[in-house]
Amino acid sequence: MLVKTIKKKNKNYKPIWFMRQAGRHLPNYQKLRKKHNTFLNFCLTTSSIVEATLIPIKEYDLDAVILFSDILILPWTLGQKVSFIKNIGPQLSNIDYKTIALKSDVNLIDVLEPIGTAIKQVKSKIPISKDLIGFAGAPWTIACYMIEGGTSKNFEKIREILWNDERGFLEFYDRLTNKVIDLLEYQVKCGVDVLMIFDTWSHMIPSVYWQKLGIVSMATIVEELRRRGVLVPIIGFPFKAGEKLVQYSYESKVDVVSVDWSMDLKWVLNNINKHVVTQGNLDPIALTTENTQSLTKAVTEILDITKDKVHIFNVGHGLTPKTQIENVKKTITLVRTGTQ
Ligand code: 1CP
Repeated sequence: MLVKTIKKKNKNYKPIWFMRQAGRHLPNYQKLRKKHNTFLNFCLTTSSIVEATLIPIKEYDLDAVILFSDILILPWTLGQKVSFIKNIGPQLSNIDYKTIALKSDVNLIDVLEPIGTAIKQVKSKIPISKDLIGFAGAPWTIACYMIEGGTSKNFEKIREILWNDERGFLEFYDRLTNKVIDLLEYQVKCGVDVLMIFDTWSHMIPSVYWQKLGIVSMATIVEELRRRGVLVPIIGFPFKAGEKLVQYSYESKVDVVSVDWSMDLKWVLNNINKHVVTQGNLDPIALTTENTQSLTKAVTEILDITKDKVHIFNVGHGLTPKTQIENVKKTITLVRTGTQ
């Protein structure tokens, strides 16, 4: 019911799913994770991708599943070494941004075959009432990891390159943007029903570059996908973009704007493009609480604020490992009973 609600602009039904719903808070995920010595191997094994993607709908009454994968698969397809280290996070080998992804001979389709097969299998296993979400990182967020070599407090390396060699950086950025388009197109060709583009580090874009790197690149992705005949709804998530979310809602060309937990949802709805659907923005930490009254209050408030809007219920960033299964179930029941 996710795609149907977006396309029909249905205000009376609130679809629900959770960012990072397949992840670390579920015991079955942990069991499956243990079967693979590396996270990358997990992300490239068809049977495990299918199983992990389906875990949340075995546990919860959700409207959609998100493909089990990671935004850092893309740098890996471009030849960068990527590993995920427990309690540290992703680590990527050094690259020369001037040359990486220059070669158009990286045939994404060959490398991504295990993922494409998984998409087809998931589609054959889920009921038609549920949708499969494919995704990629936005060029800025992927570039942050590729250049920094991992996560970072302020992503100073990439900003240094931007200020020192704007031209070289922008050439790299364009090549990366094209790869994001190819990846998303491939996922749609294999059968995903919706696309989501995560710009987790959008708040690290220096403000004078926001238009170019945060907005124009998104509009390019959406326009080129449309030109290639991709018709599925596209969700954009510029995490912690603050007031810049308004411009994003008008100019990025996405169909749905995902709102993070730091934003005042009322303010967002009053200020953004009225033609754009919203998603979000429960604080994922509210789902770790023992205080179910505070959780009920927060969920009810979102339902109240979005009563007359086309809105997808979700968290304002990914679920964390401390998420309580009972809290997720309670939230789903509240959303279902509040809207049926
Ligand atoms: O060992 C493990 O189990 C690894 C933990 C993990 C998982 C479960 C990583 C490493 N990635 C994922 C899966 C993942 N990543 C999904 C699948 C859907 C699901 O779990 O339901 C998705 C959508 C992502 C997307 C992703 N990866 C983003 C964008 C969304 C967000 O949360 O901001 C980002 C920034 C990443 C990078 C990444 N991959 C993994 C980690 C721990 C991180 C974040 C590191 C950091 O803090 O910078």
